[in-house]
Parts: sequence; structure tokens; C-alpha cells
Amino acid sequence: KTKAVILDEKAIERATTRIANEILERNKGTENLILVGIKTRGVPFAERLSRKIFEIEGIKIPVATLDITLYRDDLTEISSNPIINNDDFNIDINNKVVVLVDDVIFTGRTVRAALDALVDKGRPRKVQLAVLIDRGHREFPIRPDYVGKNVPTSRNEIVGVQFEEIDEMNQVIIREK
Ligand code: 3GP
Ligand code: 5GP
Ligand code: MG
Repeated sequence: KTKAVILDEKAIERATTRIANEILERNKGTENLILVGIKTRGVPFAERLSRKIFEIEGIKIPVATLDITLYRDDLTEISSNPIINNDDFNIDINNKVVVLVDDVIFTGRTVRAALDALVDKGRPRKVQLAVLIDRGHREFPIRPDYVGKNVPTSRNEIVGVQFEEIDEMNQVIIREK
């Protein structure tokens, strides 16, 4: 059951605009920038950031995707081993500034696996991390560079991210497992 709406459509939009500006500010523009969305909902979020950067700078930033599957018993019990799935990643990341994008960061294991996959594909000049929601409970020394909202959660809560591209509405809710 839904306990609370933590971001409504407007708030998601504002956070996306802010992060797009922060990415541009931190990197002094768009040169060599690539966005890499982590499936599933990291991908529409990355596309929104790319669109927003286009609105601001008039430059199209490429969006690549990574498919990382979490082995787990059910939807809420993530286990310890995210694995990289397919390999349709055909974009040169050598000397690029790669911004990894995911909807939620929790333990950090998914991002760790994504970094593994990335360094197999080349040598990016630097890698940064953007997430819409940081729900805490990290199990690795990984910290996002850009955060839409920090949402302290208990372990038996779930952050529901809904993007209209997938879920036909835009909101972020918190609910009980
Ligand atoms: P996403 O792939 O769009 O990010 O991990 C698969 C999906 O399950 C995620 O969607 C996420 O929205 C949802 N999910 C909800 N709660 C959890 C959770 O506690 N852990 C993980 N790994 N996924 C969760
Ligand atoms: P981590 O590997 O950091 O534990 O989890 C990150 C991945 O699991 C992200 O891709 C994220 O979508 C998903 N995830 C973990 N916890 C949640 C959550 O509470 N809500 C949602 N929507 N996704 C979650
Ligand atoms: Mg995700």
C-alpha cells in the first residue's frame, strides 16, 4: 500500500532540470559527455536528462543503456549479485565523461556491477553517477554525484518510481513491502 507520494510530476521535472544543470556545470558543458541508463527505469531518466540538456544547451548527448539483472528471491529481496545481461552496448567510451543514470540507489551493488561492465568496454576519462532517489543502506563505498532526492527509508519500505514512458504516470511513492 502507498504510504506517501515523495515526488509528484512537477517535482520530478524540477529535479531533472536541476540535475541536468548540475551535470553541465560540473563538466563545464557537454564535451565528451555520454549518459548511460541502467535498465529499466534508469533509461527513461537518462533520456529525460538528455532532452533537458538539449533544451538548455542545444546539444544532443548520446544515451547508452546497460542491462543489469539482480538475482533475488522476489521483487523486494535483492540478493548480493547483480549480473550484466545482454551486450548491445556499442558506443565508444574511451576518454568520454560517462554519467551513469539510475532511478534508485540502494545497496550500491548495481552500480558496482555497472562500473565493472563499463571498464570492460574501455577507459572512460571519468565516471559520475546520477540517481533520482537515494534511499540509503549502502553496502559499498559508492556515492552519487547528482541526487534528485535523498529519501531515508527503512529496509521494509519500497520506493516506487513511476515514469509515464513505462508506467503511464509520473510520480515517486513510498510503500510498505
Ligand atoms: P527498475 O528496473 O525500473 O529500476 O529491480 C527491478 C525493479 O524492481 C526495479 O525497477 C525497481 O523499481 C523494482 N524494485 C522495487 N523495490 C526494489 C528493491 O528493493 N530492490 C530492487 N532491486 N528492485 C526493486
Ligand atoms: P542497489 O543495487 O543499489 O541495491 O539497487 C539499485 C537497483 O535496484 C536500482 O536499479 C533500483 O531500480 C533498484 N531498487 C533498489 N531499491 C529500490 C526501491 O526501493 N525502489 C525502486 N524502484 N527500485 C529499487
Ligand atoms: Mg533502477
